[in-house]
Amino acid sequence: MRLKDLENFNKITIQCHDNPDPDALASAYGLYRYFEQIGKDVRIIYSGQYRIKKTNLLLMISELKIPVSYYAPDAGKVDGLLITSDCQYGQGNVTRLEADDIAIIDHHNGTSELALSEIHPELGSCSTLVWKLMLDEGYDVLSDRAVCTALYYGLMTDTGSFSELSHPLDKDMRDCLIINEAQIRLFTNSNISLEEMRITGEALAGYACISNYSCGLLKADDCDPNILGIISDMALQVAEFNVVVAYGHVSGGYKLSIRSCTREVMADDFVKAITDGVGSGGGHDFKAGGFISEDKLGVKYPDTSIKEYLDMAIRQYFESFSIIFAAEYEPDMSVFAKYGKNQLTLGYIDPTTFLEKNTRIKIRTLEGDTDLVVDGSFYLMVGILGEVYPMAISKFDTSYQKIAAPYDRKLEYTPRIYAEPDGRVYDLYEHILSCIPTGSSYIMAAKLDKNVKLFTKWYEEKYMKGEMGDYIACREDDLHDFYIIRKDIFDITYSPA
Ligand SMILES: [Mn+2]
Repeated sequence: MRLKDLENFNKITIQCHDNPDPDALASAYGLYRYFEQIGKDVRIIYSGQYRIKKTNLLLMISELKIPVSYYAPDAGKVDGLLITSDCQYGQGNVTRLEADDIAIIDHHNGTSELALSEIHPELGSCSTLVWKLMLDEGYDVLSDRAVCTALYYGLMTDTGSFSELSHPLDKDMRDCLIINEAQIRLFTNSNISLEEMRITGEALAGYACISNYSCGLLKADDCDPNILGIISDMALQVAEFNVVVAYGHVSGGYKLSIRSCTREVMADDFVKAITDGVGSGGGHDFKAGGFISEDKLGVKYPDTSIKEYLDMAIRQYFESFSIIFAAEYEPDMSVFAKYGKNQLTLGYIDPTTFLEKNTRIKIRTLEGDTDLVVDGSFYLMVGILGEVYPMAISKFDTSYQKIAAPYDRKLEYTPRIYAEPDGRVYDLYEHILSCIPTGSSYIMAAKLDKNVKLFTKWYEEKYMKGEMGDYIACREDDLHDFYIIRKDIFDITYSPA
């Protein structure tokens, strides 16, 4: 669905979830401004039992002039189109109001039968989604300072001050909005209420420790998700904890905030594993966030409390992998077989064709951000699934051949380069050229029969994750240069030699 599809309606009501948070208000406000500027009769409401009383929200509303009003649950039918923003019509966290037509714009898990719905759980905030929808219609978001500031604050509070960001679009929005920093400072410093201070204290005092794994588990009373981030940040500073999970009940399930300070556990990985099948999660190496659905938990693990479930899932996670240090690894090579690369067209980019030498760049892809300095020594390879990685030109020259065919693979997210110092953004798609493997280099590979975390000989700070069925491989001419190749990529890319 596009915003254009909603332009047939003249009366539009945007509804935040009950007990609105900054993301609900910000996303509603973005939509409000969009529809207001094209002459619609538009308003923002919220319903439920309680009126807004948190200081940061009241400041946000008054400083940014967000025209939100309270709508009593029994106030009757809504005329025209009702859009639920940062929530889904019919779900438990939003009062169900009768309306002529209904649309949903949200980033929580769930699916809707409604034709007018746009739901993106991969995004860190609904603000990001609204920002993207406005850009798609050509709306000049950057000229609207109050909306920029609102959207930024919405994303910030939904992602533990940006620490639990994982999608590149969230990072794009954070990096490009022009905001009023004084206002953000003002909201941030009115963030915790006395009640939330009490919740934080009780969560810390009631800690549990998952023995053998230095993992702290902290349960908070119902609270704003960003309080969980404060709790997990504090608990990670305890010497006995290397990994921390803070969790609390929200509408429909439990929010999790994850912290790790050990290289053997990447928070992003960890949260994906412990929410697998019952929710979702994502983030970075050291910080991540997640959600566990009450319904899914009840179906898969009936009669199991959230605490029992987490205790079990965390132990399972720690017992599910072994660790390999490639530099010292001496595997039984008889289980390895020789493979050559298929003649698939890949992409490559020579960054020196559009960037000065010594430019510092950040490459943004679905897999994350990578910092590099353009020095003429490497190309950027674009793999078959759109993954981007640097490759030394010397290695490229021995393994690949440039071809004239245009690059035409469709990519889910077009990788971008952010160049310093001027912050210019380059969409990489137009710079991608084509190449094919020369077929003269071979690898030795074996299928993994268990999950591993592999520290390569090049980079011992961070592991490559391999799951059962993926491949562990090394170059034929260097039996210590081990790395992991994902099963789906391996199957398309390699054939037995
Ligand atoms: Mn949200």
